Amino acid sequence: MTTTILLTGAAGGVGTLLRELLPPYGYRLRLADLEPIDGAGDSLAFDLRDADAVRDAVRGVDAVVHLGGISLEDTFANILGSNIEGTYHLYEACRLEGVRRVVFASSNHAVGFTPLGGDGLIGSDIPPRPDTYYGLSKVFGEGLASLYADKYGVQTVSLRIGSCFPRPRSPRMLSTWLSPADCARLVHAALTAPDVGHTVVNGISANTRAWWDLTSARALGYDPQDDAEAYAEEITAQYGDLPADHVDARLLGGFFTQTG
Ligand code: NAI
Ligand code: 15L
Repeated sequence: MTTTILLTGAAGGVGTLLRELLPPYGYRLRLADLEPIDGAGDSLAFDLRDADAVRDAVRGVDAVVHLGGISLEDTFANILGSNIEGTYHLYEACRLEGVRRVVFASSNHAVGFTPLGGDGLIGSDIPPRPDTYYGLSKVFGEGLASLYADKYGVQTVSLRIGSCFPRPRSPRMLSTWLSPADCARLVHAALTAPDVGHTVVNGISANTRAWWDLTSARALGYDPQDDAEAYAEEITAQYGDLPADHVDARLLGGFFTQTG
């Protein structure tokens, strides 16, 4: 049986990558974003702030991959509408329509003020330390996911994504990169692992310079195949080495800790 997935934020950077990479796993996608996506069969245009439209969009799907929302720092009012209320609408819609699995795109910025440079890798069980209103909205999303798993049986894997782009763009991303193919592997694992309740996992590739531990992601079946080290020479030639006192080397969220 084909599994139908609602992909919110389908027109964005990660959504555009996953539109190509998820169907080979056997998923049928229903795409959603603010504007219709040209040439896509099952494509819906609505604002996550519209609760009725969100409910119509989840009706009949087996699971949701929730990427939609503001992906950088913004005003609190904008974050409140698109990320906090929007994610609430999504979970309410899942509860009301009987959708039992969500993959939530959380972020490293939910824990962005976590210091780097301690002993060992950083797990996915650390306390929230948001670095922005944006990161705070991801803390809210993780909390909402926990509530809806415990109270209503809507199970979620929250992916604390590092940096998901076609290739690393900075020295920091040699540590935080999640390759597109590994992103698809991680989403597939998060959609198919049994009995996840609410599970938080770190989302990066098998990076030589990783700060994050992947134990909880691997427990879902995630087996990353890429390593940002393949780009180290060209990134270092372009930007030099990261000085130890640079914010990107001191705090997990890097420059996001200095916005606002
Ligand atoms: P993006 O900004 O490229 O895409 C987000 C999409 O959400 C856009 O197409 C936008 O139109 C849509 N959107 C925004 N507000 C909306 C609303 N009110 N209603 C409906 N749609 C709305 O972001 P990207 O990079 O693709 O990220 C996808 C998700 O993953 C985001 O939730 C982001 O916070 C998260 N994430 C991404 C990371 C990355 O490295 N790309 C890292 C960590 C988290
Ligand atoms: C994020 O959460 C952002 O959505 C993305 O654009 C990147 O800035 C990423 O984090 C990162 O930290 O590299």
